[in-house]
Amino acid sequence: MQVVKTLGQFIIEKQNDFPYAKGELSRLLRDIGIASKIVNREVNKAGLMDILGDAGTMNIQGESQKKLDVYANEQFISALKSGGECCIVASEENDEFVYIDGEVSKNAKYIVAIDPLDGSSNIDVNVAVGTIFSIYRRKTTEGKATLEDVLQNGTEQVAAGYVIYGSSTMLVYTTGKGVNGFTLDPSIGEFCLSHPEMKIPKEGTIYSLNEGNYVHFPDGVKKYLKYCQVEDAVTSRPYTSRYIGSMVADIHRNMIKGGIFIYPTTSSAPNGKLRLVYECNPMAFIIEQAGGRATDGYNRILEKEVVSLHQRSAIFIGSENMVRRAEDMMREFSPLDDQMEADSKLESLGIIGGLD
Ligand code: AHM
Ligand code: MG
Repeated sequence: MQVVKTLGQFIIEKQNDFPYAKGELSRLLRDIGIASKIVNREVNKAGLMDILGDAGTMNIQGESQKKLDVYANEQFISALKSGGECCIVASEENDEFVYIDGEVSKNAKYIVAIDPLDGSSNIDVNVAVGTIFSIYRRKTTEGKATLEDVLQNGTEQVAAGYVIYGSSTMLVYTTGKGVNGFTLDPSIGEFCLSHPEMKIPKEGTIYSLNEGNYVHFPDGVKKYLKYCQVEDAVTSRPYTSRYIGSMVADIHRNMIKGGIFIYPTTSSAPNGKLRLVYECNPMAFIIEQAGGRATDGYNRILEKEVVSLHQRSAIFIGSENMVRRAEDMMREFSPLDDQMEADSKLESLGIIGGLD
């Protein structure tokens, strides 16, 4: 008989990797796992909205229906509140971070940054969406945690993960000792270890970016794209283009098959579109832990200085060799000095606002 290992069992087993751990991080991960099962249940019912009632209307029990991203935000915050291990939740859904007050959280040491439902515009068309989370230890030692505790660089993450609500639901996470993936078995309501020690192939043949933005791309990205499309038997080119438009799903696929995901700066989004704290840092931590690479085209994502909660960044992430090749082209055709000069011109014209 095959023995299944649940997420809960696995987390407890792995607690011994941290000799002085008291189980707080384990409980925090468990809380996130529980909330994601609740969100999963609602995401699976998304197509029924038309018969059960749209967002903003009352459902059959007289409760008002919420947009799923709002619902997911509330579920994660509420699970983290009752779990008692987290003192601040910073969410892509909220302008400001949320303090978790109360008796149960008074000694809480952890900060959670979360994008509760990434790619939520895909829900209407039944395409995979995801949750992305990132965990930091608070830096300050007294009183209430502060913004300083939240604005930590990606290298300070103690854990990060994502949940993909796809043809099956998976939770993938790292605590800095490799990456493990768990598939939700709906018959028992548990995430079960299905992808132990995940590794992203060093080389891949899938490139993933929104080609509709081509005219707005930096020259380095345009050159890389052309490189991907040229015929060359030795390197299996032309590569395959795949873009779901749901970061978690695009990166998850590339992690398994090998590939690169790029969301560069564009002339219409000069700082990039994706958020450093909620999207880029956690995904970069996971991909690096799986043996891949994540940069903004020039520098490592995890080392970027975090100066504001909703700061944006370009991202080049995935199979190491593919990312390195794209970076080479960025250096050659879109040198950082030129980029910075263009940025400061736009800034002085008030077209872009610093780092955010
Ligand atoms: P969101 O946080 O508003 O959901 O946006 C993030 C999503 C990512 O999942 C995805 O990679 C990207 O936006 C797609 O953007 P675009 O439609 O510009 O290609
Ligand atoms: Mg998002």
